[in-house]
Amino acid sequence: MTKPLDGIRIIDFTHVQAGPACTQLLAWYGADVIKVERPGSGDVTRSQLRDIPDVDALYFTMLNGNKRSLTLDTKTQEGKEVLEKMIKTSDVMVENFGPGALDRMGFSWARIQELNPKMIMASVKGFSDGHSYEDLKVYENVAQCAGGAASTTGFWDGPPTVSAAALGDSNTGMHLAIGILTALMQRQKTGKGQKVSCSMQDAVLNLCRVKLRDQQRLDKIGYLEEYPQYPHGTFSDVVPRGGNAGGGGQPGWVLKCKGWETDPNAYIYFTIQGHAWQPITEALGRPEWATDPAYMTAEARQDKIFDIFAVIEEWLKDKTKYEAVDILRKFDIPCAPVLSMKELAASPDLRKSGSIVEVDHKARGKYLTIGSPIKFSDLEVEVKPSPLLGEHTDEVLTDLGYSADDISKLHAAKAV
Ligand code: CAO
Repeated sequence: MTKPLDGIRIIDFTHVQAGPACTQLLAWYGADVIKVERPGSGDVTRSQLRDIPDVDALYFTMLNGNKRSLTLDTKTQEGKEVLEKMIKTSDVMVENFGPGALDRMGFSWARIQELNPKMIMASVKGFSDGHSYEDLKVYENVAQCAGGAASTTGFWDGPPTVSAAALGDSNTGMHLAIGILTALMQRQKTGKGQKVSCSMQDAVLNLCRVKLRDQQRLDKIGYLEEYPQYPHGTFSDVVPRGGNAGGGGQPGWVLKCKGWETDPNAYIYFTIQGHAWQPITEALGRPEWATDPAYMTAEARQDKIFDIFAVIEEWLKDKTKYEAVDILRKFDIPCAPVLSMKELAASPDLRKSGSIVEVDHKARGKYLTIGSPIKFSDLEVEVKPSPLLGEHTDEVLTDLGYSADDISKLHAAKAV
C-alpha cells in the first residue's frame, strides 16, 4: 500500500526528543527518514536511562521507529561531501542542534539553498531567531518555564511546576511537522523550498493561550471567576496557579475515590457543566439542589464550589474510580478516572486503537511504544522498531551512488 509521504526523503539531523518526535511522525506516514548520527555514539538517548546494558535505551527506541540510521562524521571533509550529496537528493532536512551548530559545520541556510533550492530546512530551537535568548540551549523544562506553562501550573501555595507532558519537546516537534507539511504543499505550487522554524518557547506558549486570555481578563477586571482563589482568596496582577481547576469556564476538580489512602491514582476528574447541573444533582441523590436558588446557577454555586466537591467526594467514598465513572457516564457528566501509566500500558482500548503498540527490536526484543495518535480512514500506520546505530549506513551510501570501494574508503577514513 502506498503511503501519503512515500517518495519524500528526509535528512534527520535530530537528537534527544523534540526533533526525533517530529521525524518519527513523518516516517510513520511514509517518508524515508534517514537519521544521521555521529559514528560510535549516535544520538545521546541511545545510552541515556538504559534498562538493559549495551542495548539502545527506550528513550531512543520510542522516538526513532520507522527510520534508517546512517553514521556520518560531518566534521570530516569526506563526511561533509556525503552530506552535500544527501542535501542535493533530499526533500527535507530537520535539525535541533544548539544555536549555530549547523553554521559552524558549514551548512548555513544560504549554503543549503545553493545546494538544493527545493530543500525544506526545518529547525527546532529554544527561542525564535532574533529573540534576546536566541543563543541559549534549551531542554524540556527550560521551555516550560519560558513559555508560561510553569508559572501557571501547580498549586497557589507551591512553586512554579512543570508538567510531565512534553510540552517543550514532543509538542514542538508536532508543530514543526505541521510546518514541514505546509512547506511541502507550498513547494508543490512554487517549486521552491524554504526554512521552517519552531521555537520551544512559542510551542509551549501556543498551548498556554488560555492563560494569556486570563492575563488580559485579570488586567481588566482584577479577578478570574473560575479560579479557586475566587471569591474567597485574593488575586495579584499575574495569572495565579489554579491547582486542578478547569480552565474553560466549567468548574472541575480531581476528587478522591475509594482506596485513595493507598492508591495514588484512586481519583476521578469531575466537571460541573452548567447545563448538566440537574443530572448531577440526580446522580448525587441531591435533587433539591436543582431547584434551590442557592445552587441553581453557576454564579450561585461559585462561592461554595469546594463544599459541593466535598459532597461529591462523600458520594465517591464507597466507589472505585471505575465504578464512579460508570455511574456518572449515564448522566452525561464529563469525567474520567485518573489513569496510571501501568493502567494505560495494559489498556485493551489503546491496544485496539493502535495508540499503544508492541514492536520487536533486534537487540531488545519486544517493547511498548506509542502508535499514531492521528487516525485515518484510508491509511494504516505500521509502527516499526528503531534502527541500530549505523544499521543502514552502507545501504544509504549505495543509494547515493557510492561504490563498494568508495564505501570502504569512507569507513577507513572514519567518516561513517
Ligand atoms: N558529526 C559530527 N559532529 C556532529 C554530528 C555528526 N554527525 N552531529 C552533531 N555534531 C556536533 C555539532 O556539530 C555540534 O558541534 P559544535 O557545538 O562543536 O558546533 C555538536 O555536535 C552538537 O551540539 P549541540 O549544541 O546540539 O549539543 P548539546 O548536547 O550541547 O546540546 C541541546 C543539546 C538539546 C541542549 C541543544 O542541541 C539544543 O539546545 N537544541 C535546540 C533545542 C532543542 O531541540 N532542545 C530539545 C532537545 S529535546 O529535550
